[in-house]
Amino acid sequence: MYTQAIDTDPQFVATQGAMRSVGATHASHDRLLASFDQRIANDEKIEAQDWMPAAYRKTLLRQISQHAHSEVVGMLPEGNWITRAPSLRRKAILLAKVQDEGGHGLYLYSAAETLGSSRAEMLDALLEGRAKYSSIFNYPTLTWADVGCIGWLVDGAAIMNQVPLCRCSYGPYARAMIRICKEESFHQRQGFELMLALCQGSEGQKQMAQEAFNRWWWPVLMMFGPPDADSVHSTQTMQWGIKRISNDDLRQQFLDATVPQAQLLGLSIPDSDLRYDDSSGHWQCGPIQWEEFWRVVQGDGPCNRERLNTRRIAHEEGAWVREAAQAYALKQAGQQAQALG
Ligand code: BYC
Repeated sequence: MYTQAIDTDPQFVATQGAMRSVGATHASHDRLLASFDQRIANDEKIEAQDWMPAAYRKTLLRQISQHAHSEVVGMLPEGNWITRAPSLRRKAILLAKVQDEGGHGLYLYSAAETLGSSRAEMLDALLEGRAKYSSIFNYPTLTWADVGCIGWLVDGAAIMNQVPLCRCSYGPYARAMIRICKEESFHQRQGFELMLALCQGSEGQKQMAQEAFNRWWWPVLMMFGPPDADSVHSTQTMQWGIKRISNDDLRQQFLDATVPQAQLLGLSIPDSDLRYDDSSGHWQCGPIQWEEFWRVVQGDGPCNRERLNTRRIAHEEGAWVREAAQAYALKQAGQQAQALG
């Protein structure tokens, strides 16, 4: 058995309403839990209508809603450059990419809604600072090269993390991830191609690429989350088949894939301790400044306040769109009811 917790979620309590004795309820709960654990062990998908332990529902809701918030807040750093893209081609690519991120947020909010929370509740949690989003989006985009670094490095890191999530035990999340990963690979490639153009350009362009790379390198390594020893959720989420690969293992995969790409671009990696370990066949980086990571996660990064303020303003200014959509839906439903007699 993976879980011993007593389930107190409303869905479970409701299904148990007909049971007469507490003993019968416990026996039934144990059976449900045993069947859930067996399905996880068999690598079956859990669907929205299936029984699940309250803690499984809660952790999924936490992770998926945070992931959705990351996609939507993640539109802001690159969005800053849409009006300043250096050519029509670059502008079209950037517009499409930022729009994709908005779409990812929508798939993920929909997946999270299947767990019983409304989109309005999730957005309130974000705007009131109760929900997290990825630390990486609290860094600024000072030059055009930052747009390249986000695509190449941030989307590259996101793919490493998200491909295993396509095998997540919760069906709606896994299916959303399959669609998202297809788009992320275009995002990563356009970022690398942008960096390649800069690195093959003038001295000024090469310098701009190097400076942006220096700023993004360490925050991207932090994006995979704390070291495994400090990861509070990993053990349980891995047992439940939500997370398939640990934070440190994903960080290592990213390092091994990205160092040769940086070398190909002719960029120097801002880590004097970086070395290739012949015995393990892996790149090893120097110590990561985890105090910086926790400071950013706790709301004190370079752009935390700016990002949340921008989202709050967008939410307030977008109220009329939500109201109009609701009024239209009501009108359509009324017309349909009338047509049916
Ligand atoms: N930033 O126990 P741990 C994108 C928190 S967007 C902030 O290891 P877990 C893109 C963690 O939440 C893609 N907080 O947690 C969009 C926990 O705190 P709580 C974003 C972080 O969940 C636009 C605490 O630290 N990807 O690609 O097992 C443009 C302890 O951590 C971070 C996802 O969201 C962080 N980086 O593992 C371009 C992927 N890391 O919740 C690109 C889905 C950790 O207890 N999420 N924390 O208060 C995941 O895979 C996992 O949630 C994580 C963390 C690997 C991020």
